[in-house]
Amino acid sequence: MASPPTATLAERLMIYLTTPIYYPNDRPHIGTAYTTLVADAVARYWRLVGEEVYSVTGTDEHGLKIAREAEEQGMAPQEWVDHIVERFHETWALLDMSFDDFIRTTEDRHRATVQAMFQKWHQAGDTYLGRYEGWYCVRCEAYYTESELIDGNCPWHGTPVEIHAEENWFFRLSKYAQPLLDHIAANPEFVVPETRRNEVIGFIEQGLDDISISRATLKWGIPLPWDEAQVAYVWFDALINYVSAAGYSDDPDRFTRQWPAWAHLVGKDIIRFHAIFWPAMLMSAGLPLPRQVAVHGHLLVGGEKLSKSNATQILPQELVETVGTDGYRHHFLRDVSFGPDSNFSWEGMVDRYNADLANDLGNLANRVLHLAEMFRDGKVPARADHGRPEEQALAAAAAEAAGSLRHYEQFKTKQAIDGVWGLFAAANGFVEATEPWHLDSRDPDRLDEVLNAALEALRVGAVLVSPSMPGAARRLWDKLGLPGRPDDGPLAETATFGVFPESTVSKGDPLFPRIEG
Ligand code: ME8
Repeated sequence: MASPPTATLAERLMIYLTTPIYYPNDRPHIGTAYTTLVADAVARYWRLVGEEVYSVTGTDEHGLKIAREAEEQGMAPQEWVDHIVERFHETWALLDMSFDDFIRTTEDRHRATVQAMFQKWHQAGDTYLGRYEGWYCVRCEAYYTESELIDGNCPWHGTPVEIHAEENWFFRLSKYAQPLLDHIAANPEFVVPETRRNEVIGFIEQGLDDISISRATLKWGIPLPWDEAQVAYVWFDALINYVSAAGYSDDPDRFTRQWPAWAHLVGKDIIRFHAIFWPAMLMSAGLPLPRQVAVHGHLLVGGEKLSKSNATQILPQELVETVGTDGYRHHFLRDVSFGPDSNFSWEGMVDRYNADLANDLGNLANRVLHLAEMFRDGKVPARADHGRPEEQALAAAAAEAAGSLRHYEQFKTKQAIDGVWGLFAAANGFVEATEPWHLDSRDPDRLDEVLNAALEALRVGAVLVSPSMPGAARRLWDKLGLPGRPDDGPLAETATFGVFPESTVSKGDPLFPRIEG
């Protein structure tokens, strides 16, 4: 069987980027917020470049876990998820997330798509009735074989598993083992990073068993179109959100332009669902596969100031109170390398804020704006001398910093921001070297040129931090008295180091007040 093609970037019309849809069983924590944040920064990068973007997050609302939690709360499942989903909207707003869509699996557009996909597998002969008997972890909503359990417990949660036995519909996953291996071999970028790709290959090579895709004993789910007594297994419901949100059942024109996805961003815990089940489900339905499944590691907790031992216990709100939304975003995007596990520490976050934001960027902005106000009443002439070595070095640093944003295309947020910080280091060096505070009496024309170049570095800097710190970028833009917004783009024009235009700049409050203690 030939594996379907993966569209290349040049062929595609839209950058369609997804996060997992989260279980609305609690408020979002710093782990779920991490995936969402990386997706948001990358989506903002593509918009800045000038690409058409559709970025989606959402909630995974069916299944046994949610049904049981609702029961514990004494609520109907729908009432419970409606309540919790608000916490997600609040947190994403607090963190300045800019999604184009938020999909809930209880929506009609999703229900229709799930039923259509199940019907396709059924028609393709990929479903059959069988008896499932084995181990189930409700927290993962996943089946495990005896050998996968650790001391008889769930390998992820370490908690007891349940024995489940019932008559279910099965999906012929085994049939897709070879096509999946062929697809991964032909598309080395299908799963990144490489260590995760090898993990997926190893898993498939052990052999794939057919999998139960329906539940007879659960009511909280989407009924199968040909057997209404059974509801869809929650993972075979949830994964379909990616085509539902692309308009499969309610906007076929958009679906044609949007599918296949440019990338699904996921944590390492759900790799086999995304890199094995999902492509097999798409192959069976005759749909093309996403270009990429990009897998990141987990946030762990270190440091001493936190009493919590697990990242899932820390809420973004607690951190935003200290470092603000932009400080939060900057820390996770610059300090967490995409791929390996990473330790979160309170001290690391505050140190990062003071070093990068209060010092490097905040002081630079304060200083330059202060000088512009003091010597030129905030009105710096559009006067420049780009022939000078100091200005040339600054322009080169700006070009290099702008080029580093390309790392966002590989989710390498740290490298992208490291590059941007090269511009702030160069701009601080430029101010030190040119000593504008001595120039007004000695060489006023040179003062105009120096202030103009330093303001231009701040302008380009505001453009370049707009994917990672959209709020701070806008505040800096306003201080610079510029029209429009720093993220108006296209990047190729707005990040080009030129002559700072006539405008009235104002220092105002510090961009990033220092955090003491
Ligand atoms: O798995 N560090 O939902 P979920 C980093 N509903 N990321 C973390 C993390 C941590 N400590 N903990 C969680 C589900 N995440 C399913 C998904 S998709 C069709 C269905 C992030 O609420 C990471 O992205 O348990 C992980 O994959 C996801 O949250 C799991 O979220």
